[in-house]
Amino acid sequence: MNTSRSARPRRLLAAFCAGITAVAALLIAGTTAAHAADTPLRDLAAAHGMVMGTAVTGSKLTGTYGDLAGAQFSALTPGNAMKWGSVEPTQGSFNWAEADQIVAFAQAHDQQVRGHTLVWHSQNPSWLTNGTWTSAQLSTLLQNHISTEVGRYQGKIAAWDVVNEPFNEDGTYRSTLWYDGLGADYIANALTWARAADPAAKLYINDYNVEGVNAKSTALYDLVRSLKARGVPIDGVGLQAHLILGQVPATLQQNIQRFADLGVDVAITELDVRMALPADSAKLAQQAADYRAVTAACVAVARCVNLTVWGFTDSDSWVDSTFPGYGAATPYDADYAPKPAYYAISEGLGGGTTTPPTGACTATYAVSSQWGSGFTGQVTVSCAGASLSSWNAHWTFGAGQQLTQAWNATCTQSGTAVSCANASYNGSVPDGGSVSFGFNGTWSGSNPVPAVTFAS
Ligand code: 9MR
Repeated sequence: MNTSRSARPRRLLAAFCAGITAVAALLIAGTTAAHAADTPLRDLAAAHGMVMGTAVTGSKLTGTYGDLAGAQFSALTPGNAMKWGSVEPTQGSFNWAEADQIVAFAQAHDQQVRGHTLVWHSQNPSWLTNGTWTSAQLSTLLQNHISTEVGRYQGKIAAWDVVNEPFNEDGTYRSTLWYDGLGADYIANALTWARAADPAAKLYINDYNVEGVNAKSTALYDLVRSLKARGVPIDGVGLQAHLILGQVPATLQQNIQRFADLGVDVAITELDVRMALPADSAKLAQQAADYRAVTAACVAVARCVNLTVWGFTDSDSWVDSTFPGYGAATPYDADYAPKPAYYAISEGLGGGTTTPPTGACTATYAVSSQWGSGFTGQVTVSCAGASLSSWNAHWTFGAGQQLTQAWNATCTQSGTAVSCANASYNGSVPDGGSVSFGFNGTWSGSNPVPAVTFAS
């Protein structure tokens, strides 16, 4: 597979249609419904020769999470499933289940997979970190690990984060199992072994706090330059971009450009923008500006080929547990409603001004659970800068779904058309408030998410 901007064939129409069915947010501004289905981010990115990626958790790739992951993104990074501790928890005993599942999902949705990660100081199995190894043994272990994992997915991975987080903040090498045992050349060797196991995969070094021009990114720059000079296979650098609200480095684009000028690709590999909770409209607006700035910097440099968010919903982010009191870092809220940050990425990719106007109410449809032939769905009506005294939500079931029961609304289905009116007690949706109703239904074959429209 090829991650360069010019050479990736795309099935635009198929992806576009999938996107229409998967995002169901409708705005009413004043009296008229005003929101057409947005062009999926993956299609907007493709127009720039970029892929739009997200980190995913394999067990969640169903229902609304799966629909959005498939429709909006053209690249998936397993958040944890390909790390050494996940795939070889006991020496010689492998567990590929989640990694295989994510690769299969990606193939079914015409998506790239970004392999993450082969050589890291963290999330290694305890048998490895607790062992006592000679340098020769350590080298053999690493070579076997890379050959086994890269070999297993040979031809299915567009790019590997071969080496993750090798530097300290001051640009010196981080003291790790690998550096301490093997010296700095563990990096060149890892890249060489990865190339041998899958010659088509693009090989990256990935790190955080290397987004702007600073001591750490300069160390990475010098390393890439010297690896290239030595003929070591290196195709790209990953800038993780775990950012703090309002702190996009001013030199981001300049930094991306200097790596591109070295003759390597650049990927934004783990973008999120965390804020002190609770979120409010001012913070969400700043976050949107931050996402827009990162997107624009990548779009501006031809060799910036991948923009990946580290989780696309606030319900699936590492931030909340790692930084207590911080969160809301991703482009969708925990109920899968697109946040201003989502629209900012869309705009940054040239999707036009789709930011919801102030003074709007939105309806978001989500499949909250799904089994055999049944499912439970939820529609949330939210207002910001506007309010409703009554509502009537409509949608069309496009794949033969049948409503069987509803609560907190009065719903009827006639043919494929569903209409749900507020109950006596929840017609009023205040400015800043929201109302949800739920339903059960049956499905078979597929259960796509419909677009919801309002009638007054
Ligand atoms: O998202 C990952 C989270 O679920 C893990 O608990 C965590 C453990 O370190 O790793 C997270 O992903 C990291 C990624 O692999 C490398 N860059 C930093 C990411 C956030 O910690």
